[in-house]
Amino acid sequence: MSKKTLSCFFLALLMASFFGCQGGDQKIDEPNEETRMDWWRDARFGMFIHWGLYSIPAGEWKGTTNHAEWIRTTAEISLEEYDQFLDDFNPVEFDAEAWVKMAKDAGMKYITITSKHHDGFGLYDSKTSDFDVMATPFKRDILKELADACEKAGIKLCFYHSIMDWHHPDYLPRRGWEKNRSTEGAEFPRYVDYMKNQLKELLTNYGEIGVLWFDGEWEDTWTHEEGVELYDYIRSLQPNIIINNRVDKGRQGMQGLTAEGNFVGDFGTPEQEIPDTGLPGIDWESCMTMNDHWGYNKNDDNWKSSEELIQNLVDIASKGGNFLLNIGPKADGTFPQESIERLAAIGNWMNVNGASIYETQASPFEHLDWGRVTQKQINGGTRLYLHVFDWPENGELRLGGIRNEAIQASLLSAASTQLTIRRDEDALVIELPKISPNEIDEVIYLDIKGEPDMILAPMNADSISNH
Ligand code: FHN
Repeated sequence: MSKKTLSCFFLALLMASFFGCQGGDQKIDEPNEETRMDWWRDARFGMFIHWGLYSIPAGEWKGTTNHAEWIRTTAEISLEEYDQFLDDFNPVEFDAEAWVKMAKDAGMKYITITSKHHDGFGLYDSKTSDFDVMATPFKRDILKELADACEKAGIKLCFYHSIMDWHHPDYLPRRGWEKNRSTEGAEFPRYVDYMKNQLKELLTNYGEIGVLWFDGEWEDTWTHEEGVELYDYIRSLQPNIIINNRVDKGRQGMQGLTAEGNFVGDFGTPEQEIPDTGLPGIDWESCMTMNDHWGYNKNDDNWKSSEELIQNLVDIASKGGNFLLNIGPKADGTFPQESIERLAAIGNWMNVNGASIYETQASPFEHLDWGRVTQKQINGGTRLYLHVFDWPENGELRLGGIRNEAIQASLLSAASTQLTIRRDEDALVIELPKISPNEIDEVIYLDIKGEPDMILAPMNADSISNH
């Protein structure tokens, strides 16, 4: 390769890393992308935290009970009235180390907390705003305490930050029902400067931040150009940071992936849903509530079971995605008991089966009716983690459509017991104990020679799903 082409090649690399990568969700073949995203891809599982002034009314307002982090708008509470919550925000039970420990014990590798949600309230000591935790009786920098606890526990701290702001006078538009809040003198560009100053504080005073998780980008005042500019600004403050696709305007509704086009953002953000199939080459993270609300709602007892949450984590990993599972803490600073119990149950499963989630890739199989598969390269071959949700009555686990030679198989929960494997035409069949040791998901690992060599079933409508 001539000296000239070599220098052009390095110039291109430099440009790509400096200006961030453009166009849809990131393609994995971006060299810079590789290294920067590695920890996040290996982590697979994080905690989302929605906490703020809205946790005080706990979803209730004048007899209506279906509110949460949107209560300022859904209950049409005036700015003045909502600001009174400042005087009531005093979460004396808040213990950053206890929160981080619950996340870590559940097997989560990162925490993404609302530094500022749509209501505009800052959960940290901001020098550019007086609508923050220092204006409350609590007067402790919550994000600072969390940053220290995360650092100590080896957990990555990440910040959610809302572009939409129902408090700042320069943010436009006003809420439709806010008839008495004039827009006279409001200048949206001044709001963008304010937001950047806050982001500079967040990316300067709290150590290395793993992910900037933007949200509230859907109003017309926020543009693609501003999204690109903000992406570059954030990367200039912390070059290794990962930024979700909601910094820009490419997100297609709740399925959360980025439309084709010149959009920035490092990963797609499906919300409350899991893609039907894997998305080869696309980084994505599915965020989900444990019940029906992100913020704490004391009347919401529609909790998902631990079984459903564990199987969602496995389903998402088997499709090559990350799972960001939400907690809505109470105003006193504690987690709802139901959340604590589910975190513990997930942690018990991850203590035994974490290897089948962390640092794995998506399943090579199109569809399996008994469960899901994740895979990991091991020396000279591949380890397939067979996640059995439905234990075969005949005690035989059939893995159809694979040519590879099997090396060995065992229960991940009892690795000393070798399981018998035999080939039956295009399938490997593993003889299992009669009863499943774990009805939620018992994991068998099967080592095969080489990379998966699949016999793809002839394409027809319902086979286009990747399980
Ligand atoms: O409006 C927000 C909502 O309050 C919550 O933060 C979710 C979490 O992903 N995002 C928005 C709705 O898409």
